[in-house]
Amino acid sequence: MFVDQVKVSFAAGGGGNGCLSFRREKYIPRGGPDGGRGGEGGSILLVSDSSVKSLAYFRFHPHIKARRGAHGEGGNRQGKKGENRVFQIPVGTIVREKDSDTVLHDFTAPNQEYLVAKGGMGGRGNASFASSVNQAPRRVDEGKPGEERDYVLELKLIADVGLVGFPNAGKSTLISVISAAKPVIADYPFTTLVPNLGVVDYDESRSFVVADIPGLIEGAHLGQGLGIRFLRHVERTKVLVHLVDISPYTQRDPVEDYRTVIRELEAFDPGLIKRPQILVANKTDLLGDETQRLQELESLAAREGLPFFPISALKRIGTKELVQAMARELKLVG
Ligand SMILES: Nc1nc2c(ncn2[C@@H]2O[C@H](COP(=O)(O)OP(=O)(O)OP(=O)(O)O)[C@@H](O)[C@H]2O)c(=O)[nH]1
Ligand SMILES: [Mg+2]
Repeated sequence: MFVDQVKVSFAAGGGGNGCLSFRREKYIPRGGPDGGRGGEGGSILLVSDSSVKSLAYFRFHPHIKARRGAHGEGGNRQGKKGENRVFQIPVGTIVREKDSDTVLHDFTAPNQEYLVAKGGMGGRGNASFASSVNQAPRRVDEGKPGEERDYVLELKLIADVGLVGFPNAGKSTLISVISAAKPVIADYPFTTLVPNLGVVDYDESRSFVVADIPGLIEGAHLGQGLGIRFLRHVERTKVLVHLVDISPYTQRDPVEDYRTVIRELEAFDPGLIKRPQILVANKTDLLGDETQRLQELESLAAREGLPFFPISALKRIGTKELVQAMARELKLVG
């Protein structure tokens, strides 16, 4: 199950209490204080791991607790520490406090660690209060409570290029041709239900990451189709590649399709449409005589000042040139 946003409450363990105790031994009439410190409470940590793809675990475990520290004991024994709990999360996860926009942490690479709730300190036992003027202290401290915090975890994939377009436009076909990604491809809308990432090896030393997301339709921002929530996964991309199905079989106007998708992108985040964009007319192999469809889209690209590429993802026509254009927009090549 792909889950990209969850609310989770984290409660770290409290510290154990300090112990009140005096040494009792044969032949030692008045033993000194020997109450140990309470153990520290368990903390809760998140660690980014590239093999984890979803935040689904937290959907089923929205309340995470760590254990408290054990109380101190006589004989100066410190209480056992509450065990830390460590959770693996996907790279690209952002941590925010609930009801706040402030990002507390952004896991941009694997193996980053972030402490979400710190365990409470253990209380001091009476042994630690002994002094020359008070050799039999009866004071002990209680353990401190562990931190309790409510967070929102949000996954925003980290990719260089985002593929957008109508369902069935051929986004998944394209990513399967230019990268090693193997998404499901089929002749019906909304085949892709969760975003896919693919690594494009531009040459031996340079590569970039492309994100294929579910298709958009008119009214997506109102919840039509799969909605626009998956657009969060193109928010961090530097370049958008906008695929328009040029084939006459859609019975739609390619220019209208382009405008619809732009409107939906804008409704999600007006900043998205200001990003460098490459316009792609896909399925040119199905065009036949109806070249006017292509010309109209091409003149739109010219008017908008967009790089334009007619391709057939299926037949792999024009895809190399498109990959080069992506690399140029990403400034990987001059
Ligand atoms: N003839 C032809 N068919 C294509 C081309 N590209 C994709 N298709 C077909 O179009 C259909 C949809 O392709 P997908 O790659 O699944 O489309 P998508 O944009 O990922 O669709 P969603 O995941 O639903 O948003 C499949 O049947 C593909 O084989 C092309 O260049 N030419
Ligand atoms: Mg798809």
